[in-house]
Amino acid sequence: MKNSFQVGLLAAALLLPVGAGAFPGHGNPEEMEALRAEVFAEADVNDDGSLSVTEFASFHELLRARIDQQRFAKLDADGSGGVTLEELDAMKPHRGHGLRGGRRS
Ligand SMILES: [Ca+2]
Repeated sequence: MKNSFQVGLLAAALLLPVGAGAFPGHGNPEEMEALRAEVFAEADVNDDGSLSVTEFASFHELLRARIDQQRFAKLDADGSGGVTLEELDAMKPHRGHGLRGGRRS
C-alpha cells in the first residue's frame, strides 16, 4: 500500500518539471499575459468582449498553437526550421528548478 503511494508521488514529481517546461511563457508572466490577451481578442470572433462556449474552445486551441509556436522557435536555436535532439537537450539544464535542482547527487 505504502509503496504504491510512494510510486505515485514519485511519478507525479517526475512529471511536474516536464509540464512546467512545456510552456515557455512561464519564465515571463508579462509575455504570457500579452499572448493571452492577444489570443482572447482573436478568439472573440463577434467582438463582444466575452467568449461563448465555441469561442472558448477555439481560444484554447489558438493559445496552445501559439505556445507551441513560441516553444518551437525557442528550441530551434539555429533557426533551421527543425529541432534537433541537441537543441532539445540544450533547453533542459536551465529548466531544472524542480526536484532535481533541490537534490544534487
Ligand atoms: Ca464573443
